[in-house]
Amino acid sequence: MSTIFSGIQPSGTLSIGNYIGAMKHFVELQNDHNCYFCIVDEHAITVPQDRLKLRQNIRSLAALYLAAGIDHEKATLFIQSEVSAHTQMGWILQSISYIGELERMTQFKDKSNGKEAVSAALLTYPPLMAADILLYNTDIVPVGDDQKQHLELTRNLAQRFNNKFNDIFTVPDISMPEVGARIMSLQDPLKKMSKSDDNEKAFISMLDEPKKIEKKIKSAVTDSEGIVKFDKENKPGIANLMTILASCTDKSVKDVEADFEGVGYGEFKAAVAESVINVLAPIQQRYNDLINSEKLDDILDDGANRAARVANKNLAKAKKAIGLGRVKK
Ligand code: ATP
Ligand code: LTN
Repeated sequence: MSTIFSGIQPSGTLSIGNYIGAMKHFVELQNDHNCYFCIVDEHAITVPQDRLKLRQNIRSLAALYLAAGIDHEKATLFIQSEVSAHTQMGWILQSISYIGELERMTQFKDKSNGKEAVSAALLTYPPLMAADILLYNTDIVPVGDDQKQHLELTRNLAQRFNNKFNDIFTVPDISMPEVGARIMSLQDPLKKMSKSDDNEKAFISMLDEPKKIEKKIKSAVTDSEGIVKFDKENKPGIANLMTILASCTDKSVKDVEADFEGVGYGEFKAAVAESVINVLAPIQQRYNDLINSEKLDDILDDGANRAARVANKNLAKAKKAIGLGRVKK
C-alpha cells in the first residue's frame, strides 16, 4: 500500500479552494492508502500570527479534517509541532539546501514582496515541507497546483541527500486533481483563492453560512458576455465558477457547460451557490459537534504518537547517514 502525506496551514478558516484542491481528495485517498494528514502549524508562523487566533485555527482545522470525512482509524491526523522530528529533519534538509534555490520559490517571492520584515523562516519554509514529506517514506503528495514548485524541490533534496550520504529517502510524486487544482479569487479571478486574503469577499470559507455564500458568489467578478462557457483566458471568472460547480457536483466542466447553455449569469450563480452550500452544510454540522469535544483531543494525541513512531525512526536514519551524534562505545 503506498503512503500519502499532505499538510494544510492553520492560517485561517479553510477556503472552498483548499477543500476542492486538497481536502476532498484526502478523503477519497484514505480508503486504499496509508495516509498522514498534518496541521502544519510550524509553517504558519513563517508569517506573523496572533497567538490566540493561531491556537483556535489549529483546533478548528483538526475538526474540519474530521468533519470533511477523514477517519482517524484509517488515516493518521496530527499537529506538526507535536512531533519534534519535523523541525529536526527540517534543519538537516536546510543544511543541503542552497539559498539561491530557496529565493527562487514563487511562494517566497509572493509572500515577501514589498514587506519590510521578512522572517528567515519564510525562506527556509520549503526544506521544512520536504522534512514533513520525507519523514514518512511518502510515495504520493496530493496538493493544489501552487505547491508544484515546492514538491519539485522536495524531490531534488531527497535525491541530493541520497546521492551525497545514503540512499534512505523515498522520492515522492505529486498528485493534483484534474478539476480544481487552482480555484481563483472571487474578486480577482487571475489570483489564487487564498484563505488569508485581506478581502473576505474573495474567498468562501468552509464555515460560511448559506446566506454569506450566496452573497459572495453573487458579487463574484465575471464578464459582460452573458454566456456560460469554459474559457479560462477570456472568461476567467465564469471558468472559475464553473470549476467550483463541477467539483461540488462531481461533474465534468463539459457537462456543466451543456447544462447551462442559454442560461443567464444570475441563475447560473444561484446554482453555483446551491452546490457549495450542499457540500458544506453537512460538514459544518459535524464540525459543530466536534470542535469542543474531548474526542478531538484523543484523536490528535493518538495521531501524534503514531506519527512520531515512524518519524523518529527515519530521523535517526538521516542523522546516522549525515554523521550527527555519536556511536556509543
Ligand atoms: P495561505 O493563503 O494561508 O497561504 P493557502 O490556503 O494558500 O494558505 P494552505 O493552507 O497551505 O494554503 O493549502 C492547503 C492545500 O490547499 C494545499 O494543498 C494547496 O495546494 C491547496 N490550495 C490552496 N489554495 C488553493 C486554491 N485556491 N485552489 C486549489 N487548491 C488550493
Ligand atoms: N506548503 C504547503 C503546506 C505544506 C504541505 C506540507 C503540503 C506544508 N508541509 C507537506 C503537502 C505536504 C502550502 O503552503 N499549501
